Amino acid sequence: MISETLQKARDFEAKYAPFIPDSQRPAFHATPSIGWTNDPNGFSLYRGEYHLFYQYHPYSCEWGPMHWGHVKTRDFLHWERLPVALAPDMEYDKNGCFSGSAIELPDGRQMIVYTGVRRRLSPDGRMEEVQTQCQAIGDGVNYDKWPANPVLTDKDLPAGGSALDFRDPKVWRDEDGVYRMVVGNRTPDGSGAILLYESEDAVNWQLAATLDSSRNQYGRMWECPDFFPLDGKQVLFTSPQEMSPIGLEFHAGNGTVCLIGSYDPATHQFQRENVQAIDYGIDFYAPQTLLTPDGRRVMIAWMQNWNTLGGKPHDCRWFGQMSLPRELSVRDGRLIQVPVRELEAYRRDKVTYQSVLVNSETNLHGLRGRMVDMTVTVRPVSRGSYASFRVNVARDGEFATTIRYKPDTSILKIDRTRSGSNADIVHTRSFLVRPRDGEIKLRIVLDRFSVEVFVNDGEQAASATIYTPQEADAISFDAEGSVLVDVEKYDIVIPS
Ligand code: DQQ
Repeated sequence: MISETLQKARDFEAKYAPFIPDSQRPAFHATPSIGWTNDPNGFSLYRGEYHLFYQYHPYSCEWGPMHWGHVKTRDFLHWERLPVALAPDMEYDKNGCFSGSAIELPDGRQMIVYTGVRRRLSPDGRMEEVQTQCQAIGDGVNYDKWPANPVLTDKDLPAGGSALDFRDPKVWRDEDGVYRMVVGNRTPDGSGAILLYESEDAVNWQLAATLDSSRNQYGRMWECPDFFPLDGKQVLFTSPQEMSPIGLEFHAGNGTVCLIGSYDPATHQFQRENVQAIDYGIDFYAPQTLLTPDGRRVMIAWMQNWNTLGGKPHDCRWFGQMSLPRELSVRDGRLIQVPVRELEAYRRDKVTYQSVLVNSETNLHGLRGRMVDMTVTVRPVSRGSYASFRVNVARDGEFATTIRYKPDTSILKIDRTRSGSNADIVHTRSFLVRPRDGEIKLRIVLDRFSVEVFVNDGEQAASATIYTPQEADAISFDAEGSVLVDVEKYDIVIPS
């Protein structure tokens, strides 16, 4: 049934989204039709196409009562717009349809699982949000909320679990035919935990286990979980709020954490072996994954962060974009992420250079652009021949976004201080990388308003949004000392 609230949102986007020219959006990253987006939701395969829903407030570029926007794609790069899927129109979700996920049911329908939010006045006079898990069933365009919603409430929590911080269900179906979902929750110590629920019929859910919890070590509330096997290991993703930095591994604020370990499905015991950040850049949060028919685990995230909203461009008609979907694997106990291979089909105008000596500012013919896939490999001319190396992108006389590497510390720094924002927000991040035989390889993907850096074939990724004028499109190198540089650069051309 299409409620008045949903129809109003659909009418609004149908009327006003066409006023936003494609040239004012990224060419191949997903954006909201109009207004605001945050988390990706329901990233899943349905009837042979990949669907992506997103936290959505069409009416302004600010977070507001959460709807679910909707796009779909066959190649992770062309995003076809679909009408708004969910609106906050029921008693149990009247203050927001928060994040969640989707799967195809055996009978060919699509099931959405999401968090319904309603506000209430607490006994001591504070406004608080009650969060429950809800379902909706649809055909890929229209969705009916389940009559028996909510399907999980405070009654389904473990002892001491918070009914106010209980959100972001990620659902899947295992080979044993059982539906399972993970949900973020808060424990009595105030920090986060990930709960596992099971269901035989995708309607009646039972708590199976608490898979892991922060114990105030990796941030507080654990939002937006995902849980999947990968390369013989089990991976648990979460996006913690209120993190404290741990060396250069995590940063303060809203972060992302990947816990890699082992899992015993019989006892639901998850054993952590390694903990790392998912993305080491500035703008990345709430990632979610799907499994492709050819067995790839593909991740997408909100390429933004709650702590950097002050950098929003003035007069924007849309705000918030998704990361490039990334193929995941585990190598040596660490998460590896590379752009989806579909991107390679859109590479044009190859430019290559071998062993170029860089010892001062260097501009090479053919290196420019704002929709680019470029790999730069850097090695010293001789041992200790350089103190730092820089790649500058999105550059003109005024602007530049810089990726700097210092071999003595193995620290890579992404710096968008001069990338069009004069807001007092985070503009740099530094992280440790692992050079191989003194060499470092940087794959840099640009799409008008973003930079995504993949280090050493995906050992680390760092993402940042940049709202520089598109005319700032030069690419240059610079070194303190002498380095040898190989370059392979393509323009990305996405036919409409
Ligand atoms: N955003 C959603 C929540 C989620 C948070 C609300 C994470 O469901 O926990 O818009 O960004």
